[in-house]
Amino acid sequence: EASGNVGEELDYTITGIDAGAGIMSATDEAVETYELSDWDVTASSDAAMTQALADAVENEEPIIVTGWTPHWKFSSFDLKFLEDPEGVYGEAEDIHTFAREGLEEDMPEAYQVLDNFQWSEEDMGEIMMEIQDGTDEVEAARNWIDNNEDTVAEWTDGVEEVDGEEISLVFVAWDSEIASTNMIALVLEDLGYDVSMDPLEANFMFQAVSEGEADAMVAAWLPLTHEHLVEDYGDSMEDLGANLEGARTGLVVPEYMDIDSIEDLQ
Ligand code: PBE
Repeated sequence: EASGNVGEELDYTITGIDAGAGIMSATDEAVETYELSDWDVTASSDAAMTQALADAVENEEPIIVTGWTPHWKFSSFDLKFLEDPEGVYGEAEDIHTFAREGLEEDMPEAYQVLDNFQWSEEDMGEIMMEIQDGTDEVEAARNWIDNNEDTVAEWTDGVEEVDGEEISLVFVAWDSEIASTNMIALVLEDLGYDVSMDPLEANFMFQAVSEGEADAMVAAWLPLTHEHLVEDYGDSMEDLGANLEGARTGLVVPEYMDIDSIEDLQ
C-alpha cells in the first residue's frame, strides 16, 4: 500500500528545522492529530533541511520537510504542501514587526520606519533567491533597496535622519528572516542608525524584545506559528502589525511524490 511504502522509504522520518521554530511544535501536534506515532521529526536547521531537500530532489528520492513560504526552495524545486484537512498548520499567516516598550519615545524615527515597513512575498523572495545564488546577504539586501527606491521612500517618508544612534535587531537564521532583517537594517543604517543584528533562537528573540534587551524584530509569524511565544512575551512588547501578508507553513514534499495529504502518512 502506497502510504506504508512512503513511511518505510523515509524510515518514518520528517526532516525538521531548529527545535525552537513554531513549525516544529506544529509538527509535533500534527504527529498527534494524524496519529503518526511511527514517525520521527528530526531537528536540524533551515540550512540543513534545504540541503537534505536539494540532495533528495537531485536523486528523485522521497523526502518530507517542515516547509514554509516565503522561501526560495519553492522557486528552486517543484514542491507541494501536503493537504492538512485538520488545519493543524492553520491558514495563511502574517509576519509581524514587534518593538520593545518605549521605542516610540526613545527612537521615534526608527519606530516610524518599522511601523511603516510592509512588503510582499515577491519582494522578500528576490533577496532570498539572490542570497541562495551566492550573493552576500548585505549586498542582496542593498540590491533590493536600490531596485525598490519608491517602496523604501514610502517607509521613510517624512522621517528625520539621525546621527549614529545604536539600534539592535534580533532575528532567527531562517532564510526568510535573514532577508527581511538585513533589508530593514540597511534602511535604518541609511537613515543614520548604527544597527546591530543578532541571530537567536525563536524564544530568545521574543524574550530579548520583551525585556528591552533588543529594540525590535520583524520575524513574528501569526496568528498560529508563534502564538505560544506571543502568549509568553507579547504583553511586554508592542505589535506594529504585519510587514508581510499571506505566509504559510506545513509539511512539504517534492511534486514527484505520489502523496497529497498528511493523512497519506498514516
Ligand atoms: N518558520 C519561518 C518559522 C517562522 C519563520 C516558519 C520556520 C517558525 O516555524 O517558527
